[in-house]
Amino acid sequence: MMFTASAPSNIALLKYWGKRDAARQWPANDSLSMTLSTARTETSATIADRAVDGVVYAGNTLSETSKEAQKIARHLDRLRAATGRTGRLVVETRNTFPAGCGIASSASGFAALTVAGLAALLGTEDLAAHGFGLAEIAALARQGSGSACRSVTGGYVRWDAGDTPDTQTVQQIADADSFALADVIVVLSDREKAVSSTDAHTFAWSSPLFAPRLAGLGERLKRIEAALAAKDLSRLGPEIEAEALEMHAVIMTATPPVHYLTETTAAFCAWLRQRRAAGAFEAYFTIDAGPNVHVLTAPKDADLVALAARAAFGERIHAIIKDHTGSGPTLARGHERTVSP
Ligand code: 2P0
Repeated sequence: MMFTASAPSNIALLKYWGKRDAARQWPANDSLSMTLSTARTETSATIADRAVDGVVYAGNTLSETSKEAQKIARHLDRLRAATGRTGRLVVETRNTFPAGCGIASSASGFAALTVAGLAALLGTEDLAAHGFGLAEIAALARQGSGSACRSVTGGYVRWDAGDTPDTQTVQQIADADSFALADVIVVLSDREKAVSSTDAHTFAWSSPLFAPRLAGLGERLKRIEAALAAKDLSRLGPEIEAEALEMHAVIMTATPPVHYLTETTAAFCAWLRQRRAAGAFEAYFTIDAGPNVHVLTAPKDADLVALAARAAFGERIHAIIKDHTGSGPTLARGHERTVSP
């Protein structure tokens, strides 16, 4: 029996950067994200009579010795341990956004793999009946990739670090309809990053800016939550820009230093601020561990922002993905599409 999950990616407004315990995926700080809708991963999983798990990515069968297939197999081992089931799986996965366009897919990927894998191992889509509610699914997804735990509930999501690795929690603080925002994802590079975020996370502690960052994050989280509760983009925007730049300041001042931002990233952020100051539109940037820019704006302004960006940056823009606030994963028997990406 095949089960198919479709899970959204998410964009962090307050970033997860640095881990207190990498083996247990315990983050250095609480983080908060907006669930996306268009950028998602669709994953089918089926029990198969095989000695090893099989992985098909974007229509191509991966070698079982490849790094990607091994990472997926390790996650399926976690799901087998959690369910007590032993079956091997064939997993077929694809992203709804163009592959290799520089948009991180680990959040949507591990959320979808967790949901589809649990369903296939348990033989049912009623995961909650077997003790896998949202909290348990998020805890498992986090083991695959930290940010994946924020792709499970939909809407605006806070991942609390807790006092111990076992007291981490994930909760939806507002649903997708409560404050709809557009995320105009401006893809400036399709190159794979030279240093993975998993590696760069470990360098964070060596930055002289990391301790002051951690000291100030509690207050920033309160300000971001207050802006979301007030549905106030003018208060939210400056917070998320400072937050993204602060994370990159930590990344660039760590030992070894890592530069994810490019000259075009910097030029784009300066351009966006200049157009905003000129009254062209109200839009604010945030940036993940890469060179691409997420522009948050009111849904009514998304086309205007995308057109203006294209006009100003032309060929320097590889692709633009228009996304918006979305809800959590879907799960169905078989392989029919349950969402329209
Ligand atoms: C985030 N990022 O909060 C931050 C902001 C990137 C920048 O979480 O090692 O791929 O798999 O737990 O989740 C990227 O790190 O790292 C990330 P792992 P992950 O979204």
